[in-house]
Amino acid sequence: MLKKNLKNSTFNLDFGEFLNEMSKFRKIGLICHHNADPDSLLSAYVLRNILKTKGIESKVYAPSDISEIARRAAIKIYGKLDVVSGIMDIENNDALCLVDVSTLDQTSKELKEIIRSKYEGKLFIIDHHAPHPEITKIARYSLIAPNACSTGELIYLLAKATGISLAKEDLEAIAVAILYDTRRFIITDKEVFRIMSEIYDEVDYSSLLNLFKKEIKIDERIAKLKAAARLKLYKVELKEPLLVVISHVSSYEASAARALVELGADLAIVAGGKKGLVRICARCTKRFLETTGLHLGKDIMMDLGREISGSGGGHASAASANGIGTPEEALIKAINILRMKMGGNLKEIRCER
Ligand SMILES: [Mn+2]
Repeated sequence: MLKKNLKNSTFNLDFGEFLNEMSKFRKIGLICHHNADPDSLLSAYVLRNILKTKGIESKVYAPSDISEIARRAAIKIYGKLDVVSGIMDIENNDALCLVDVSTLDQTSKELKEIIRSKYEGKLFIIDHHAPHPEITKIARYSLIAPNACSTGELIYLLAKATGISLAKEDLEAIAVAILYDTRRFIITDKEVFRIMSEIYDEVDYSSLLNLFKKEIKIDERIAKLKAAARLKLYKVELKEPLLVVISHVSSYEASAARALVELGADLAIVAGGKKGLVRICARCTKRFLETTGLHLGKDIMMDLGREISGSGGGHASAASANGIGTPEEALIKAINILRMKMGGNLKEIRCER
């Protein structure tokens, strides 16, 4: 159990003093960072509700845009997007609070000037990034915990330490902020799990997780399925046997190549294009890289680019080439390059249709 004093032991922050200082103002504008993510936007939503219990009027501002996922999350949890896009009438606020923002450059050029000229000593910060001296210098009070995994946690602890109970929506907003910033618990710590276990029974966890599933457009799904239906499969006997597949689509080559690797290929090369222009994308597994010692960009796609009178390159496990010709011709050339470079026999495995 967390100690029930106002000074939080984990982050050594004085939440009570933060709220006391804020209570000296009547209207406070809550500022998200540019392309606001769920941690910034939803933390600001919850902070708005916390301030409301203290009789403080506040609005959430997204000075330069909101990310797609933050938008979806806010609508799913709260039923509407209750945010000022831009900074209209921002100067009506008696004070401002930066939420998940570590430098003024993350707001907007215009707002940066307004903050500097009008809000010195009336600026609050709640954040988990290393603070920039430019803002801490002009801030009235800041709650900054660079070792916290998300701003959402700090908002939760603020409510808890000051005895404010949060509604279900607010707890769900905290959960999504944490899920987003920890990349679904990849970058995490004990405090994150402690908070999640405290709120777990109050939130609809599996439906919140669904927010992170990316909707794939139907055209892209068709391209992936066609790539699978058209693939040619080869096996290479090296110190570990490898599976190589080639295929073609008219668009979404990269996504199709990734899908084929997910299906089980060690290397997938997918060609696409029209009107005599061809584009080839390749993706491979770590096993392919370790077994062959090849670099897809430097060893395969650069050569292929030259062969198709264009250019190619990329990373070790994700690369592409553009040039002239048909997908079929380009794939034959790709297989020839592979035969030369992989040392080992590329044997086709016939697929019955
Ligand atoms: Mn964050």
